[in-house]
Amino acid sequence: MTSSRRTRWHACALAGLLVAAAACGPARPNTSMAGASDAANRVYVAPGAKDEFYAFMSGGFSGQVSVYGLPSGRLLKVIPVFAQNPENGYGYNVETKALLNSSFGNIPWDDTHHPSLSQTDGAHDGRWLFINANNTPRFARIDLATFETVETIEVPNTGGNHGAPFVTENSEYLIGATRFSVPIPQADVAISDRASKFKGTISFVKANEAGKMDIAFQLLVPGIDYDLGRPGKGPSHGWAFFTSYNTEQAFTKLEVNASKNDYDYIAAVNWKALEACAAGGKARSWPARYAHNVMSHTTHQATTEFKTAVNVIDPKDCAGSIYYLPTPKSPHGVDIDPTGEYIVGGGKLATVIPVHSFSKMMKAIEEKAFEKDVEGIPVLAYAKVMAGEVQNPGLGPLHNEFDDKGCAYTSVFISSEIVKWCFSDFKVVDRVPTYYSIGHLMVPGGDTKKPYGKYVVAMNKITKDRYLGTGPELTQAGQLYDISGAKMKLLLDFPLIGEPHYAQAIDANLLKDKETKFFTLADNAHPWATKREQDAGISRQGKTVHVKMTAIRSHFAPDNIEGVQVGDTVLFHVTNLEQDWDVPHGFAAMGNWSDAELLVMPGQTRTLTWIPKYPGVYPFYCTDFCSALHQEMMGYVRVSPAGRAVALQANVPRPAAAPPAAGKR
Ligand SMILES: [Cu+2]
Repeated sequence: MTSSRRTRWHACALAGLLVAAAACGPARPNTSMAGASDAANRVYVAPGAKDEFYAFMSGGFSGQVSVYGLPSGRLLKVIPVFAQNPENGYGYNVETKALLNSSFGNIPWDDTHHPSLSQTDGAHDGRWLFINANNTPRFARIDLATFETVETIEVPNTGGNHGAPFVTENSEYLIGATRFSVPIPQADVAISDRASKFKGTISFVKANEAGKMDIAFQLLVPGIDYDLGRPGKGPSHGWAFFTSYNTEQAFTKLEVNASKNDYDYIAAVNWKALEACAAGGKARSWPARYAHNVMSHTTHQATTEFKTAVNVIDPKDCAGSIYYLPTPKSPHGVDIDPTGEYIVGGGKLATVIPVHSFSKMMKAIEEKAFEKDVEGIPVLAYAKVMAGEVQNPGLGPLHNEFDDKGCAYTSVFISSEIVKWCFSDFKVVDRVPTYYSIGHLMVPGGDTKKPYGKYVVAMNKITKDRYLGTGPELTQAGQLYDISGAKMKLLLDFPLIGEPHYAQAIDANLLKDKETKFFTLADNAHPWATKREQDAGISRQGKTVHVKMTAIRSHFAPDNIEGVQVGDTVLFHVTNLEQDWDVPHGFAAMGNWSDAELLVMPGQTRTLTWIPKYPGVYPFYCTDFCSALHQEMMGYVRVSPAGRAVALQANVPRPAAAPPAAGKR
């Protein structure tokens, strides 16, 4: 560390630990400081060549997931998850809308934070990506064959779903904890009664079968706030670990009032014990209302089932299911190393990185080395579970990921850097600045038993002076570092769709040959699918007009529609007849105030709801450039005043009459 850098640290510390700003990063970007001399070569992916990794970045308050290639940093796709997406009609069209259903109604937005790839035996298996909705607690499953959201489930008895979802070693469960304690079950109580009336939960959601997410059980926990978590692996498989903060149980001005205690806790939860307790009848069924939404790849429609009860386990009824490990000081992240032995806290306000030992924890439990208890939950003695403390980690250590050589990479927010240290002696061996104020970081496979150990990506909160200005809001950004050698080397800055909160990356070899290239038309079981042009048509049910429409290069059938009246609702059910990769068709109709466009994949059916306001003749057209005659792919719908006698008709092409059989002339 240079002396000027050290001086700046002290200035930041004096300015207040809690106030982080770009001013606390390096004064000016210095690309030579950490950059590799061959950086351009290392990240250059030649035209036509492919990236090594798919990186799935959370969209934060965009509600989505974005997919980037690494090492190039090229944006490949945005996957809509918890927010409507006009680009492809997700959450607007009839078929996908149900994926946003909840007990509060249809919610058009949420905040996605922690992508989590499915695992088998502690390593990525390329089946699914999961992500949380932070605001109205939900989990989503994204199918990695289609890169589409296929399932969502609401998590009841939870207030803020930040500490989620994290996948257990064989994708048995997604685990999640309540960030904000709340009355459980919800009730009208005074906020000042927080300490006595609020509780938390830790949820275990079955994840290992597509379409069958379900809340297996929830553990009722004391009403402090819980943050990030990780399941154990290897020897610690069967356990889950969550940080906690606000053991003060403050309910106003938390920035001061929740930062008083020297120690908060990492909660160690034995989910195998909880499974046994649930099987032994120790769970109680509590009334709860939550939605489970599933997309079918045959009907191409999402459906909702509302559930009415959830299994809740009180730790008093399940001895040995939870312990607290004292951890300094408002820890943010907790991460488990690839061996499963080390439980690494993110001290946030601490002067060290605390590392607990799983084997010592088990011994302390056996010896009942308890300091005290919190509402009956034993608090283990800090000295008995501590494996080591990493000294001089920088200001504000948050999160850790791991390489394949026994070392950890810690993101440090206030001093804006990545710190590398190793388990052999818990000593810092390298540090590089990030521009600026890193939150999460990600090593491909860095939370698994088998990290790739080649790159680390910093997800930064502030990009002042790194990019061309774009008004009051600047781009969000990532930085890619080479970690293959002893020293980290900065390779690339790349802008990201905000907020890139956390990311996970998977080896492209696990996905590239399993893509769904199109949906088989013959398998399309959508009730309004049209598989041949001559089966297209129009029908009226009261004030609702159904148009069965096909799209194929380069026309719609029908393309002239009459007999619609003001006061009608028109449902355009558009089936894309193409059976070829990368030939979607779009559909949009003028004056469409209640819906977005449709983007219909080959073999798929999607429905746009169109409610005409005024008489006239309105064009519709294909929005996705599909062929040389894409401009010609359009049609008209005539709208008449209510009550005018215009026959309902659509110009559906009929097949040419078959030639008469011989002998019948
Ligand atoms: Cu088209």
